[in-house]
Amino acid sequence: MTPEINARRGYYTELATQRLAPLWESLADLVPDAPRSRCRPELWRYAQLRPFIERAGRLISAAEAERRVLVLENPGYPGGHRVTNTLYAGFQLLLPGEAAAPHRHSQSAMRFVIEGEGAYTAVDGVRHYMHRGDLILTPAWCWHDHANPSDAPMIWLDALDIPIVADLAAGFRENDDEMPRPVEHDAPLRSTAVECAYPYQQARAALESMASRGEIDSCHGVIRPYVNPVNGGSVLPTMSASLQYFRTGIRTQTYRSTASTTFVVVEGAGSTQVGGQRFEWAENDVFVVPSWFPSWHEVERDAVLFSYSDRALQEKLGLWREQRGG
Ligand code: 1HN
Repeated sequence: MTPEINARRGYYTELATQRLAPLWESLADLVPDAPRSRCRPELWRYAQLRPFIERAGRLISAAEAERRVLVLENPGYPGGHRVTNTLYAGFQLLLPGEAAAPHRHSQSAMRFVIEGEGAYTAVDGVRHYMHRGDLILTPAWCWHDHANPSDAPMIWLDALDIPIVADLAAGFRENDDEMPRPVEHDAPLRSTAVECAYPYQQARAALESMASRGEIDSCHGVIRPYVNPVNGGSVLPTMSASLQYFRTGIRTQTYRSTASTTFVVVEGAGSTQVGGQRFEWAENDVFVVPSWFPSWHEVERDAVLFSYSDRALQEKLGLWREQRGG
């Protein structure tokens, strides 16, 4: 070791005692040439995961758990409850006759329905009955509770902006112990219902009519973002969501964007190449494409993918970028 290097080492050690750090040792990491995060590409196979959801149903009640959820943990953030660098995903189970008590919080949520029919989530007292493939929003600070009056287990994917709100240290929560529970109505009675629920049948039909008109994107197949009907913007301030359809045999062009994206397979089968990995997926599987990782899809059987990301937030901050092809 040269005397200069040695002198620097001692200096760095002393700096640390003053709670100071030399920028020049970490500038390239702090301000990289292109996006970098700990978020890893990952795939969760539903067939493999389903028995663990079922076991949770035997081990703990919805009342005891408050929310009986298995959280998808990106391997880049062990113990971090992050499916990507910025967002959260978890499979929630509500058994017949169970209910999850009302609460509200600063985090925004979306529910994407996986299994079952006839349970509901109530948003500010308005019930939204769930069917496979439906998307239901719980905007920040709206009261929400779930109940399953049906005779089958109900499973949905919760998508929340928990890591963003945690990193901003801006989160609050209230339970409704002191609050009168909001009066409950069926969804059609309130106009807000329109903004909170996106039935699968409608979203699917819209994709089909786009497909019949030949509106096919070389990177995304037939794709339709879910939008807020009031302003045409993203469904929630922090999160964007889309539904896309691919015909059998399609191989998409390579694509990347700064929005780390979580995909849920609604129909069909195929594979996605992410960086150097290839994920083979089937119905209800979940996979992650991290920020700036090139990816492309190859579709084996007519496929529908739901996806959500932090694109909405990045666009507000002027940070969102994409690259097609390459
Ligand atoms: C939450 O409110 C729900 O309401 C599910 O179903 C998962 C994870 C963290 C924080 C709040 C729900 C959640 C959550």
